[in-house]
Amino acid sequence: MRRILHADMDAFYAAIEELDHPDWKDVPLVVGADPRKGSGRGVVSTCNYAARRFGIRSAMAIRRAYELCPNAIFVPPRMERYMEISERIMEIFHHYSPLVEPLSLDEAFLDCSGTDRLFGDAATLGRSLKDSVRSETGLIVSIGISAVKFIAKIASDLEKPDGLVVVQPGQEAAFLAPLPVERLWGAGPETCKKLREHGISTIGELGRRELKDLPGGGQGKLWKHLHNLSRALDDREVVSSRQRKSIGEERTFGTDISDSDRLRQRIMDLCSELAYRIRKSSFQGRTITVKYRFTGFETHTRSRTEAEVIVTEGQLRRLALDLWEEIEERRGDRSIRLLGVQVSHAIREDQQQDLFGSGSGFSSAKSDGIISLEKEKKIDSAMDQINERFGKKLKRGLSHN
Ligand code: TTP
Ligand code: MG
Repeated sequence: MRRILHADMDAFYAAIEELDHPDWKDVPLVVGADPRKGSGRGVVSTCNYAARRFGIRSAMAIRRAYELCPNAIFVPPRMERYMEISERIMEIFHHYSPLVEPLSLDEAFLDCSGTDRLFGDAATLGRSLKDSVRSETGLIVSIGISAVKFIAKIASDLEKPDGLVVVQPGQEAAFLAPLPVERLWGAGPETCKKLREHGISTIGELGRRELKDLPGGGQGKLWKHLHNLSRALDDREVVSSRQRKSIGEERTFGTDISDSDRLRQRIMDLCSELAYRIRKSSFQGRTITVKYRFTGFETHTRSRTEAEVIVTEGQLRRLALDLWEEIEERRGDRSIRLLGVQVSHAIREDQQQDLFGSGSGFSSAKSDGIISLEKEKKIDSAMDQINERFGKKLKRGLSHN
């Protein structure tokens, strides 16, 4: 019997700021751009739970956050500090399992199968890990445990903050049934909208339908996948981050481009080339990253991780263009010197907003066009890639807007 644990830190960046500034505890605290400085066009990275009571959320425009709570404390991100804590947390996770799959700085799956004698039942294991994280870092982690990977992920989020939710073997379908379809890992807003238009609002309702009664007659991999998930069918395993690699294409333009249509076309071209290479290499990754460099050298990336591997040209285009639209919203009329599209294993950088540094990371692209992000260090390659780029960015001064 598998025992998979998903751990996700509560209000991660904000919790670290509170830890380092005890006066800020329990006061609404927003990590992100300063709403009173610069263009004011930045976004919220995260906020503490006191700020969430005002309706502030990650990825919200910083201006909006300021409107909702002008008295909140607004602090810029200190990535170096967050990475340092992330490393410590990942080390603690490794005390509980050799098989740790980080999804981002503050989140990982642990395969804790066969550790019952060592750590006790699931609830005891969960409490023990929570206690270790708290005593060693002063921070709080929420945990979900299940025999089914994606259910562990749903469970860790369910009783945040300070959550611990164990789904006992055999109880998976009952656990899922009352939850809204939005909870399904891999079901985006568009998909959920379609489900709701079909009268399906809970995971249980989805599971009770026949596949053919889903939107579009249930055709296509996505519906099959979500339908399986709704019935708690998911045999994905925890994949150690050490096995990670990435594949990507990037182009520097002879003349910088500012026209939206032309930039979109460039993204599609990159996707075609990348899809070809992915087919050739049978590469399987679930995270897509779009990289862009403004005239000058200011470089950013934006990513998203899917529940399914990203392999087809259609998937690549759809996802890359989605990310691109988000980037466009903040680009203004600035012109672009370089674009890149990359697929990698499960690094959930989708939640990192423009944190990456000038000329770092992707600029280490190999001559064959493969964007090499892996650089094994202490904990795992994925975290190190992020560290590398964040670190370099920080040395150049982080402007989070
Ligand atoms: P999350 O785990 O999604 O959020 P959180 O830890 O702040 O809050 P909680 O888990 O309790 O809901 O993301 C982890 C960190 O990633 C977060 O602290 C800041 C960063 N992040 C961004 O920079 N931008 C984003 O849009 C999101 C969602 C997160
Ligand atoms: Mg978190």
